[in-house]
Amino acid sequence: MDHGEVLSAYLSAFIDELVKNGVTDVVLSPGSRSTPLALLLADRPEIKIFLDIDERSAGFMALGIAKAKKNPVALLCTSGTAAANYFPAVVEAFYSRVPLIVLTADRPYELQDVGAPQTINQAEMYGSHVKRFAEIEIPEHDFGLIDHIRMICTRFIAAATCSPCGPVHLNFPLREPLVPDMEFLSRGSRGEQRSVSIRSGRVTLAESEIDQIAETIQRKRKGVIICGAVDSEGFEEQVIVLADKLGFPILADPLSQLRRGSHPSRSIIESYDAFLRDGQAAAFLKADLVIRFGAIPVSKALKVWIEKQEAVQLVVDGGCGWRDPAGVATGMVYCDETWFCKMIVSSLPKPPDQNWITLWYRVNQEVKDILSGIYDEKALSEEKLFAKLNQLLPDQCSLFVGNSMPVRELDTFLFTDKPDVAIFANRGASGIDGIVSTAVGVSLVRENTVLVIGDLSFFHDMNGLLAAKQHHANLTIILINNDGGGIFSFLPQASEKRYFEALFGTPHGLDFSNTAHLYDADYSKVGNWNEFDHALLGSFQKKGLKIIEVPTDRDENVHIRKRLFHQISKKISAIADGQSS
Ligand SMILES: Cc1ncc(C[n+]2csc(CCOP(=O)(O)OP(=O)(O)O)c2C)c(N)n1
Repeated sequence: MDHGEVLSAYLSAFIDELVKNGVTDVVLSPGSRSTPLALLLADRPEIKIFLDIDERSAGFMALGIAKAKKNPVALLCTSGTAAANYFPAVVEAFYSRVPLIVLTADRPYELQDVGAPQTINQAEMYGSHVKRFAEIEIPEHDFGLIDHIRMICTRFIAAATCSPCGPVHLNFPLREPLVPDMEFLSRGSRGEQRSVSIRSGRVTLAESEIDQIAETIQRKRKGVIICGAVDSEGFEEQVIVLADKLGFPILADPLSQLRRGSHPSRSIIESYDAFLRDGQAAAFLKADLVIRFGAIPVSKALKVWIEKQEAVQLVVDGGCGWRDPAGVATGMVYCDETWFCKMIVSSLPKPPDQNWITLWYRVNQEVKDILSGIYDEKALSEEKLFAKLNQLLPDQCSLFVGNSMPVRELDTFLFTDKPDVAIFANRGASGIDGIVSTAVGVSLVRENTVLVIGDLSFFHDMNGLLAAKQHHANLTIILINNDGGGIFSFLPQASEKRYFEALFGTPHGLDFSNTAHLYDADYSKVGNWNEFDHALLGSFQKKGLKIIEVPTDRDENVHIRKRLFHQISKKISAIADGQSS
């Protein structure tokens, strides 16, 4: 047996296991050292290859596909800095619990640290941001370890997909010749075929423990349920059943997916970010129990409110993490979130006291009415743009929002409604990098994907547009151009007028029509709301990449939000007076 045959058999066995374990998508970047894996992957009809020249973009595109498909996606690149360019996406996948199978090619050990080109230390290069790392040793002369490589592949996919999901890294030091022996493989002489199947299930608790928790919950009258993004099938329906049974409000982060679709419940509260920042509201809505599910919500006002509650605070997490940045949890409950809701519901005889939920509902409705006043504004603004998305997004579409202000505007203005809109964002590490590429990944899986993104975040990941073009992504990008980082105008450094623009505002003056032209995107820059409506609705009728640029003003955004929050404060005062009289 020659080296080419052995290498081909080993790598092909590895790919067999990828396929057996349901990996159907691989994002691949060009390079030489990864040649055998690239050719063998391309030769599998079960696997769809997405090419992305830029590894940084490739990592994020894989993340987007994995998020949208809820399935692990593999990445493959060559050695050296190519592998280092995956780092931001690996970090995001780790913190947002998305399964990525990162395959990096490498030079063999005799070429390490001796000045060989494109050779860096790739061992454990993503550190603690992957769930597992392995160096894949490939024997040169026999098939003795072929079962082992199958087992490693299965084991790594299991690690990536067992809760909490996350990325894993397999590094393949490969010796030349790098072109696999396809003819040898076609003869079917591939060594042993043993493989291991994996089954995993939901984490549950003993009945006695559920009874104890149910008892604690039952003693409380003023409970609040808080939901971020939760990765547990059927959770949305079950948490609503729980809330209705308890008479507790659900403060639903946009990424909880609870605000959209057929969840007709008045327990869902969306405007908490706008009213919990008000001291009076925070006081009369003081809770004696907080049950938290999922990732940390976007809202800073909610974070501050959580910190101030002298309440029993339970964090339910099927991924057994420690999601408590404020350090106020009184109990971590490690079990599947959907199962938890079902079990608690079945152990609770208590009929709900409607006063508490009615108060939350009333405040929420009144605040929503004030926020809806934004529809009357004539000028283009980020706030009205998000309010209008409530009206314009079609059923079954996907909305990806950039970090910085877009995700915050969404939090303020995404109201509960029937049309089902799946909401996506990169909130694991909340970087402004890779957002275009992640949205491209989502758009390759889901129809009618809309990305709303700030100009700096857009600039940061313009390379992602090539992947959109090459893979014929149907993606509408709403590019909010306030010529710089709008978020900084809301932070204390905004008062440092002397340095503010140079260090934080960072205007760039780019003309993005040139970018659109470079990537053959359909482009329009809107001057009023009629043009915006027309461009957005029209974009759903067109195939390909569409960029709608909306010019806005950073200072004006600050004024609008201040004005709205002032009106909300006045309304809260009136409600508070009614409460105390
Ligand atoms: C990779 C990365 N670099 C820097 C930051 C810090 N940062 C947060 S928001 C922001 C400005 C983003 O501007 P833009 O995308 O235009 O959105 P806007 O603030 O105008 O809503 C920056 C630089 C970050 N979160 N991630």
